[in-house]
Amino acid sequence: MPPTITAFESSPDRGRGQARDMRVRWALEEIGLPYDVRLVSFAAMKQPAHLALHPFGQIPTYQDGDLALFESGAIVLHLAERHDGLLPREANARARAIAWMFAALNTMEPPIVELGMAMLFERDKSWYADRLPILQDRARIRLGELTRRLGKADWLDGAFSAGDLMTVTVLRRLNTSGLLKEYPDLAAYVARGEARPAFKRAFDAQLAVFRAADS
Ligand code: GTB
Repeated sequence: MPPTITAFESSPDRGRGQARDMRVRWALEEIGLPYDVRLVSFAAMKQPAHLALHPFGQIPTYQDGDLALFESGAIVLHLAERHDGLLPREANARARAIAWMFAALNTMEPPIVELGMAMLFERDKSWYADRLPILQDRARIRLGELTRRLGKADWLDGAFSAGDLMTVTVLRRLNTSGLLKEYPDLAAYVARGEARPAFKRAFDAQLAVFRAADS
């Protein structure tokens, strides 16, 4: 039996690969592991059956035999550790790639998500115009640091790894903010990630969910 992941039955981004099942799909495609997808509604995510899999009532989840996992980072790390293609074999390079995964989730993602959430949910607030530049500048600090480290390299530390996969998915959340345009090397880095055949397969699969629901 292939592993089963969960994804939104109806994603608010209309299938543009912003929901976090995209990371897991992309990782599965990179390692060439077939998988099933169980679509869940917002209501079903808060029901006991789903809460038994995911304590916070969210997607994605991952089930493979006796193993049930939640948290996109933990799922991608699990896949990367057990299959070739997402982590270097050499121990130190492997540890550094895992550090980039954590950096993506723990250092890059918080200011980027905070900015995205404000742009989505706080536009009508009286303080939005004052808060927006503050959030943009917080994101810019991390983007500046990241682009300095990346330089003109293709990937963050040698060959493409799960660290790049995670970082690209996090940077893609800036799509609607326009901020990435200020960092052409990061924009090119994201484009390189999106050009990978495995990314395209994953993206098309989750877009197909939206198209099927819309038809
Ligand atoms: N830390 C967890 C992880 O990495 O797995 C976070 C999981 C998470 O935030 N899941 C979201 C969820 O299930 C979907 S990805 N939300 C429902 C809920 O909490 O009730 C976040 C997301 C959703 C939609 C868009 N979008 O449409 O643009 C982007 C990101």
